[in-house]
Amino acid sequence: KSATKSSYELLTLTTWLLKQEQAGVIDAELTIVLSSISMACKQIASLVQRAGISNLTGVQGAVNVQGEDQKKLDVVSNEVFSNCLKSSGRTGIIASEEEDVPVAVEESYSGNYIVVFDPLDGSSNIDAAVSTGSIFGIYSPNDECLADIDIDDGSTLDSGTQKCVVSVCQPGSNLLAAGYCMYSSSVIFVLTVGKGVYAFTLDPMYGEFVLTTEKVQIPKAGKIYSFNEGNYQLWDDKLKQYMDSLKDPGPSGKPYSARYIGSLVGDFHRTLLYGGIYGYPRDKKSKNGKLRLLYECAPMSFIVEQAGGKGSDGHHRILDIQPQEIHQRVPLFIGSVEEVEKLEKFLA
Ligand code: P6P
Repeated sequence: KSATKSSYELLTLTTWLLKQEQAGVIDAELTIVLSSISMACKQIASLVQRAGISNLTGVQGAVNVQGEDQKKLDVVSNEVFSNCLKSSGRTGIIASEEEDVPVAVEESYSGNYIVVFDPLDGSSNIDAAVSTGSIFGIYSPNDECLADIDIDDGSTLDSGTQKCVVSVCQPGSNLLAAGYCMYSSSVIFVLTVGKGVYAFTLDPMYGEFVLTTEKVQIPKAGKIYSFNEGNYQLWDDKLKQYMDSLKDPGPSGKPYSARYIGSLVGDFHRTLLYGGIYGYPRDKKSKNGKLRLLYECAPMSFIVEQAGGKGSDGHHRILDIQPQEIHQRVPLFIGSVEEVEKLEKFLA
């Protein structure tokens, strides 16, 4: 549980990572990759907090591979993340929401980790100073599968890029680490390396992430649902029945509460701490939903499972889904086990 401690007892993220390394939970290379990610998040936190001042709000004028207007901060955050990872010297391939294809990192000379990330998710909220976040996942190099891929399969990608795509497209069950940094009323870095979920709060006094919650556990149930109900008329009938059931006051006389800020990291973090369910279903206009498997749904599902929760596409465990392409979208239902299972029963 979190508790106020005097400053000399506070455990910084840097010290926590070194303790995990000493305990053999992670190796020295992964420690350096995670440290470089936390550095990127601190820089993005500063950029986000000063967006209006340093003229970084508004649209960059470019459009990313998702067909979305790239906000200036999307582009800058992507560069910050990429540069921190490249300078770590332990990253072999990066795959970003803001890049069309994965990028092999020349400067890598050991570790060779694969890092997938969304550098600034929810950036459409930036101009209104609503919380946003960075999401990341780390995989081992996937070299063994490279030998037998059919390079000249008529793909438009050169062989090097194709190899990167195959290396990166791993199921979430292969994740070694996953986390996010939420830029909100406080800056909170949430991380799992496969042994529980830890939350760190940025202390602006000296620019360090300080451990504030150990072994985060999501409540088994929670009467908060987080869906964009504007899409209700576009949903399948079974999903509509599920949604209607949440509004039935029932014997308790109390229906569920709706909470939706339109920023995955903010909506997820609240769900992780308070319980409930976040959902971005498929609908008539988005056949596979909106969220991306590789760098949004899989990392969040790894985190929620490590906290005792569940991440599903409505029928299957998110972490079992083998990505077919980098920017693949899947429906996402994530949160308290009882809430996700209740939804899955309606969709069965
Ligand atoms: P909608 C932000 O663009 C995002 O990718 C997630 O952060 C967020 O949960 C979702 O899209 C919001 O989408 O369609 O409800 O505006």
